[in-house]
Amino acid sequence: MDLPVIEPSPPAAAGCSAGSCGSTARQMDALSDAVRARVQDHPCYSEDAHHYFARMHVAVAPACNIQCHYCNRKYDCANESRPGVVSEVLTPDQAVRKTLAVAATIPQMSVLGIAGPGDPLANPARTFETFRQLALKAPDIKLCVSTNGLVLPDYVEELARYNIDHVTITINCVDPAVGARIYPWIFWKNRRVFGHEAAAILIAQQQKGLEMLTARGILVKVNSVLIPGVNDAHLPEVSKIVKAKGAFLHNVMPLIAEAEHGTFYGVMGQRSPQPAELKALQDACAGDMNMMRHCRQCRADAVGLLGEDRGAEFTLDKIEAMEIDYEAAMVVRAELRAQIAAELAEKRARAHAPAAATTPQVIRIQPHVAKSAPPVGRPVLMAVAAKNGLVAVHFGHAREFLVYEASADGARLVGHRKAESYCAGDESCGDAEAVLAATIRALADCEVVLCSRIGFEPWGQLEAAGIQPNGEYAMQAIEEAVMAVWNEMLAAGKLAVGQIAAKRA
Ligand code: CLF
Ligand code: SF4
Repeated sequence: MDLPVIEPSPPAAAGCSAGSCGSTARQMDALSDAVRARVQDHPCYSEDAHHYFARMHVAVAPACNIQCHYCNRKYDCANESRPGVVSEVLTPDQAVRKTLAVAATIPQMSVLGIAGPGDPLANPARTFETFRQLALKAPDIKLCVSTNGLVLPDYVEELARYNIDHVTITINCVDPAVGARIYPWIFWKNRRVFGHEAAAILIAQQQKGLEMLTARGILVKVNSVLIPGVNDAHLPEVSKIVKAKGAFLHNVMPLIAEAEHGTFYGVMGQRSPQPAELKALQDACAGDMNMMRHCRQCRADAVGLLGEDRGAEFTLDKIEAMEIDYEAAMVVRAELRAQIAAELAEKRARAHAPAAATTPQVIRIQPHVAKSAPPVGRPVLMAVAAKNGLVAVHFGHAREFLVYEASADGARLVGHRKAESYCAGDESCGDAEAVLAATIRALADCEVVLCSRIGFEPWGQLEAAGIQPNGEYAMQAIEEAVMAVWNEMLAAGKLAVGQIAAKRA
């Protein structure tokens, strides 16, 4: 098999003014070499890695031991997925074959997660049989699990036995009064427990499991679902507490509640948060914690890079027909991993290169200049149609946009927005008015959209909505392109501190 080509990054553009100096790079720099090695190819634990490495989930765990008001069991686990039925629940043997087939076909697939559609630890025989086989047959794949935490303390030893190094616990609250509004019941010691008592047990088990995992040196990510009016004011406290107990990363995700999903919240009209609310809460938590901002709320049977789903290529009938030579695949996978690791190391080195090594068109902004100096330039949100860390997607073909905040401190990823691709060909954008209008609404708080190309019609409509399209940085690294645009706006006098963008005023 030929090695997939990792597109070369463009020449260094902006040294520390580039986004590589944003929060991710700082977080990565702060890690010990040993911890960095454990996260650098995990697309969820490292923001950089998510541009290069893929994950997959196998849906071997249908049952659950609690009820969340945002979940309907006919749909994927909302802890780790967007609503939508799981196409196929797999047996462990089927899951192992599927994993080997995907890993041999997509060598960037570095992580296998079990994340539902129920709770993996409420299905221990199926979950651990899958992990047991994969630990033997595919030792180059990282194993990852996501749980509601109710029975986690019972399984910490077993997780460690299979070398499971990454565990996600969904913790929505640390106060049973809040929990009683999220969890109507749990199944505990052969009986159903309701309300406040149920929430108190769940919280105690989650906290105990977290402490046990971190004591064993297992990396723990905490997921929290932001439910406006229920736990929004409470989540900064959750963040503080889980950090104090050693959690590595906190991922605050927006509630997805639609009446058609048949969830309690959906039917009762509980609203989901707006992107700005989510960002504000993530920012409020960020003082205490490393925050994950690139989660895509994957399906429990997702396959591919975050934000893409290649599951349809690996249905049971298709993988039955595949010939898999995993020994050969491991050689290819190792070469690719080394290639990506070298590229990421080079990117980190560029981010710390002396200012003289940067290209001249970018105005250098040194973060945190002198203490007495006035702040330089207001922050700007920019949407990017991206692939593999580059501004590489035609506006009309984008199915999602990454949203970056550019400021004197650099570029940092703050979220993403889903979109529908409305353009069938390279030259024919602008036909699908409704799709374009929905995309413009989704990007309403952004001032710039960067893409590789864009048609005349959407260009005009974006401009009319106060969003400046920009196709000047095609195939350039995202953060460097974002900072170059920010510096251009600064030089043009558009970013005076205190000046609010006209569209938001
Ligand atoms: Fe899957 Fe979760 Fe492991 Fe990642 S997903 S079990 S940690 S391999 Fe990642 Fe998907 Fe967000 Fe989960 S983007 S929903 S955080
Ligand atoms: Fe649904 Fe997951 Fe909650 Fe279980 S833990 S009820 S599967 S969201």
